[in-house]
Amino acid sequence: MGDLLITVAPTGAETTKADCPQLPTTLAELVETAQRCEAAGAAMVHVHIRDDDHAPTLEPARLAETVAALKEGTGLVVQLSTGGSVHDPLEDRLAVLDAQPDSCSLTMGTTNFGDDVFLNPWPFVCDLYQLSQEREVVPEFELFDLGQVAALHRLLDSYGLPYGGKVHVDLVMGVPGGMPGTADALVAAVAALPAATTSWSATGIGRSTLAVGLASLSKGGHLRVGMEDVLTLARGVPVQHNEELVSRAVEMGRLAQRTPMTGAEARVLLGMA
Ligand code: KMH
Ligand code: ZN
Repeated sequence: MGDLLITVAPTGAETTKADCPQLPTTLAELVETAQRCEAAGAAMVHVHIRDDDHAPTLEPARLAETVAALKEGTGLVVQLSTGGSVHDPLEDRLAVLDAQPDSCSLTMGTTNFGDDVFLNPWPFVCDLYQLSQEREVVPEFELFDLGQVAALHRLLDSYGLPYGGKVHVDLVMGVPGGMPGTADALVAAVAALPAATTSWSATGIGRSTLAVGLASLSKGGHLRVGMEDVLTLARGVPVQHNEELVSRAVEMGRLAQRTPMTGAEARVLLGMA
């Protein structure tokens, strides 16, 4: 029986195919990646899709086709990003739920994002949350900053529990503009989480990936890894396939005496079964 949820975020919206040809951007590449990551130990996939030119898109038919293909081809929990890219309009991000994913990301506030702004105004957060309850999609609350922990308290106080009754949080750490990818920041964020939180994971962007992953395991948390968040295994060693990051997460978990969950076990953890 597994006790470690490993989420893979294979693509993201920021890296270009030209800069990183091994980034999975086509549907075939995404399904192949998801299958290999599942075999390596992942239980959930956090999905951003690309168009025929490999540019980020939230095109509804393509999202629906992607969800269907991943559900058909894997046993992974399929989570669609509602964050999209920093350029996506809020209406398009709400429409992501039309694709009927198992789960959706839900970021708890606006964040400086490198040189850009990742917009999540409070009314949008509330609309998206209520829509997820209506559509029976389990949200993963993405927290980029400590203030967003307070926003999560406010959201749950105002609108109650998510569909399925479980509260799963992902700490996204080390984004320039958000909380740093350090053990100290992780401990502070975890200490402040609402009592209703039933599970949490963490991911560290770029160089912070190992510090955050190890800190998360030390505090009993789960792991998110993938090329959305980090493109190297070590200085000068590019990731060739997301599977390598999942395998490394499995190995880190093994040292912490944790066993990867299957997709079916993750569904129980997240209130989908
Ligand atoms: N691409 C970022 C602007 C999410 O997936 O919900 C937002 C992001 C968060 O990746
Ligand atoms: Zn994302």
